[in-house]
Amino acid sequence: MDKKEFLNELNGIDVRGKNVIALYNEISSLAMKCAGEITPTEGTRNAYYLSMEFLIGRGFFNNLMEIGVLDEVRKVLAGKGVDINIFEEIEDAALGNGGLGRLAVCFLDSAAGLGLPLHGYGIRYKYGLFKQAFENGYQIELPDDWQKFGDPWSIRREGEKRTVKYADMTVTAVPYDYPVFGKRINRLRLFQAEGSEEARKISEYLYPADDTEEGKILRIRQEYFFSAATVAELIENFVKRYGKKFDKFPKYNVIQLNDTHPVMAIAELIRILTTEYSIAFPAALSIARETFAYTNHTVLPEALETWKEEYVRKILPEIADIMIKVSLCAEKELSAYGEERISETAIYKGGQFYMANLAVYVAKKVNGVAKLHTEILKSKTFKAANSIYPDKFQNKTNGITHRRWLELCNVELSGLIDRTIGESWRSDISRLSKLKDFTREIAEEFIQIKTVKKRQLLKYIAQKENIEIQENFLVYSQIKRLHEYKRQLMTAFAVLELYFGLKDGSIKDFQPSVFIFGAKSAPSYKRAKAIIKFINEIAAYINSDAETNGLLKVVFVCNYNVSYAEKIVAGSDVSLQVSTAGLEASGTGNMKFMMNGAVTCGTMDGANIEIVELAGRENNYIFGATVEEIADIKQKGYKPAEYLEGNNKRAVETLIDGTFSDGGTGIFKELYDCLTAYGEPDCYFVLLDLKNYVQTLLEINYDYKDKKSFAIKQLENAANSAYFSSDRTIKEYAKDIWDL
Ligand code: 26W
Repeated sequence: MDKKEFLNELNGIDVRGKNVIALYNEISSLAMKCAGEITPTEGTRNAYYLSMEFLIGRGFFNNLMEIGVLDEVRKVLAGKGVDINIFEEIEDAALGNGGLGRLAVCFLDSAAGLGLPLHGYGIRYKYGLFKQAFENGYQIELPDDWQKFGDPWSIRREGEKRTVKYADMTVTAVPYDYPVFGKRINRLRLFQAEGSEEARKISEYLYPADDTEEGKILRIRQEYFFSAATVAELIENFVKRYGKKFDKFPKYNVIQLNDTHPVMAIAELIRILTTEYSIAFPAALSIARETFAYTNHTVLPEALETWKEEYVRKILPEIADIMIKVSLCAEKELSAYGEERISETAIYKGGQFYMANLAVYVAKKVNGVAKLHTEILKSKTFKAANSIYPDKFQNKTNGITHRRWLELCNVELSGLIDRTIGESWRSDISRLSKLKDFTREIAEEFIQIKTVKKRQLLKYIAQKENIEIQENFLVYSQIKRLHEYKRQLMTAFAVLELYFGLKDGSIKDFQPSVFIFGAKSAPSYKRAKAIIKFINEIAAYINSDAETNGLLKVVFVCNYNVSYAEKIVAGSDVSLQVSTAGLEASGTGNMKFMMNGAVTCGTMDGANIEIVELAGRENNYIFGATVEEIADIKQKGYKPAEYLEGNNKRAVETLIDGTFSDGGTGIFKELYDCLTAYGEPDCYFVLLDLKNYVQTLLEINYDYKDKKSFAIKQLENAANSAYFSSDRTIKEYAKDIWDL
């Protein structure tokens, strides 16, 4: 980065009469010009991260920070009468759904920051995750036309485009390179599909609906599109650099599969080696078994991808044949283990391809994303495979980049840390732990900083949501994708119970509190959308009650995204992580709150367990049934209605007693029925944990009276959060999986 040149040119910019988009593009392009080339990769081993999603968020501030010019840009613009915060209007590039996609970007940031050669490969969607709007409390989806702001942080590589062939069409894959700045400059390469109207559809939408045959085939096309373009490029580069001794391919390339979406890359590697280089199938398969590694991000059955052979065969007959051949090889290899195990690990069975089983069989290493999750993979999801290949499975607890999730989004707390323990934690995050010795000493200063961040957040909410919250309020936040297993519905009931308790006087001496929700539901997920409507009804109802709204408020922020998350994690006091134990693979929002000084109110699930282990149970608030207790209750027979009494019965019955209106759609009655009546009622154990949840929320509320001791709990969380930097995670991948 030639900073001097950059700053000279920046000083020369004439800002008069230019709108924010013009300025955004001019400054970003200038930074790109001076930022320097992507660090060369010849002659060394490189890791490649294939992911269906990269939830980049807004690149502007993050990139200028990583290039090391953010403060100068702020000053130069101020000198020209421009407040750098106007670039908050530039929307996020939301090329991802949620956790898995954001994790991918944190990983790329950490690898660059650590000087490790990790490159991302994916799809450059024309429309990313939809923009959420609320119409009468219902979520509606608007297209996310993120490119209308321009895309100055990418370089279109016209000269490196390549074709991807299907049985029924040939598509051009055009690479766009997004430099990932750090100690070295890595590459995020996103392919755009071009060549025809049909072709363009492949990279038009993120996760197009897959409830029709056409939708499923489009999903398969997408997964193959970026997998094939990537594999072809890696093989081409290998031949150019090292010739055709493909047994050396794994020496220079390790490919990480981010969940099962890119798994067809395995079949594509075998296809190219066997058809274009006449490598024998067994040799090609063993090269693949040295090249790939696989990360699983979920145990939910509906997320474990399977594809009908007829769909794959329709557009990719050779890939179908190769996956069947691999399946036969696996069967032969496992024949010694008996019928049952062969069936459990089957790659191809009943005319279906089980993509996770293909990944597990071929990948040299398979990892889960938190200790508990990995244990569940080994003991349940992939039990048979684990018994056959015990050293294949390992844990890699997730992490988040502390550059975006502390240094950038919480400059004030970062400054306090600098003043307390020096600045070295920024480049070596493990030094953050030294803060533990000073938590008591700096508690007062922390309280001021948390108040500043809360004020900024509440000001932003006032602007965006038109709701005023006083800054003396205790802020509980639950921000994540809307899914039944994450139990936003349980929080909704808990808030109603607090409200009823305030109204009937059974709750006294309550610290004024606000519950902030942020969540998008998949467009086709009806029940999740009903929960959004329900929470919006509760918010309107409670906020309008003058008798209690000085004590309790509810805000459902609209169009929650990465940029909103940066403000909420910094300004919140309590992080709500209340999934049914055993269902949240890890969570990463939990780590962001922790690093910014919030206590976790959560169940023993995913990474919550490791957060509490490190920060201390006494500094967090754990409640709810454990995995073991749930298994026990399931076995004995769970009767949710037994857990309905008093105010929690009253809260749950607001779904059917007319307190709230679902506009005559019947979606609230349906929610009530799925908790109390259907086949497997309340399968996420909302009613089981609700009472304990309310008690815990009240315990937190009462503890908050003693501001200093509460602040020390919050600081203990921040001081023990170094482990959850993705720098630690990436160092572990580099050592235990990628051998970089
Ligand atoms: C629509 C098809 C689909 C199915 C599953 C798309 C994406 C998925 C992912 C597996 C969902 C996901 O993002 N999982 C989350 O991954 C995070 C990063 O590891 C974890 O922290 C979360 O616990 C997990 O839910």
